Amino acid sequence: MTEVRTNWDITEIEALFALPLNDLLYKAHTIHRENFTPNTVQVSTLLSIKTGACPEDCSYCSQSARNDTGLERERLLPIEEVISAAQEAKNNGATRFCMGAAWRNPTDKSLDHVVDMVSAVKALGMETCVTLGMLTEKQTDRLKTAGLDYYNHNLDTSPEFYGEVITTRTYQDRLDTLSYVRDSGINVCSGGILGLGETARDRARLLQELANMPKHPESVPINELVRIPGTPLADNEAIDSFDFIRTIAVARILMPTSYVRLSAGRTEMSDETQAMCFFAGANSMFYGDKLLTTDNPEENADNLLFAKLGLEPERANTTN
Ligand code: SAM
Ligand code: DTB
Ligand code: SF4
Repeated sequence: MTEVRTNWDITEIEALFALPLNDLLYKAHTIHRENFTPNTVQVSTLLSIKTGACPEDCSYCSQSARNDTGLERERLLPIEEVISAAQEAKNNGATRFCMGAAWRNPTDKSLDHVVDMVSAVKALGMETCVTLGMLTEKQTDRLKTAGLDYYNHNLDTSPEFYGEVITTRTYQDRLDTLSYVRDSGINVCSGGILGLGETARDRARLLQELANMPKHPESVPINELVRIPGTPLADNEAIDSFDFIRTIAVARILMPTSYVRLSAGRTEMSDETQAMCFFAGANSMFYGDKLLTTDNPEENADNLLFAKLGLEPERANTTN
């Protein structure tokens, strides 16, 4: 087992980014093998349980009411629809079902419904994850009692660049929610987005924030911006694939025992880029042809990629 540190200095992180690519990949892959079964990838399937009309102004998002993206607003899905989507995801080999809602934060009443969904999905024998925006301490306790396994809440970018991307909630708000989630005993899923217009230093600072939390998030999603027409970031330049791969590798080195998730953006990535991300230490991804509101690769394409690379989905480790 590699030493797990929470005191990374920014200069150390920038030095990792600056390594020759092969040195960085070698180091990341070595650490990966010390801590995980190689060639195994954890797969989760996403479902948007409440879509659109979000009051937040996240400039990357299709679901913000401020962005004219043509997205149809939907009410909270009925529980039967959620259960059948989860059952289908399970039949297709996913071990975790992640439910996302376009809320600034859930009301206590809407949380009642989510609690029921969590219990029902757990009863299928799947791990559960939800992403609902900001939470209070009390709400995290309710979700823990319902049996929630993971809560996703991303830092998105560095504290310095954050204000350029979102103005309706602060970085500290996000850190507070994450600490309530941590304290309640729910596993933390937190990462960010690359391609927002951030600098290389911002990427290093995002990873530093994640890696210097008192305990590392168990799951670290690294998203490539999905450029959505109608959002202020629609015409952003695509991030260089090697910069993306390097970020995965540095995340693996800084957080050696965390699952690093190759998240949004895979439809724009070549098989070769994804293969290098897996070599660099990514060991988790979204499976299923839809993320929340945008496309993910078709299951057939991912099965073929897994076969070409000799990768296998991680088996369920829930006991019920
Ligand atoms: N509304 C909740 C919140 O933001 O806390 C939960 C859902 S939100 C869609 C979950 C995460 O998806 C965001 O924090 C962001 O990191 C990611 N995301 C949203 N839109 C994206 C996009 N266009 N490209 C890449 N990642 C995106
Ligand atoms: C995360 O980091 N990425 C997922 C999940 N957590 C909730 C969401 C990606 C959303 C991509 C844009 C969309 O489909 O709307
Ligand atoms: Fe709302 Fe979440 Fe989209 Fe931000 S990322 S606009 S909070 S759904």
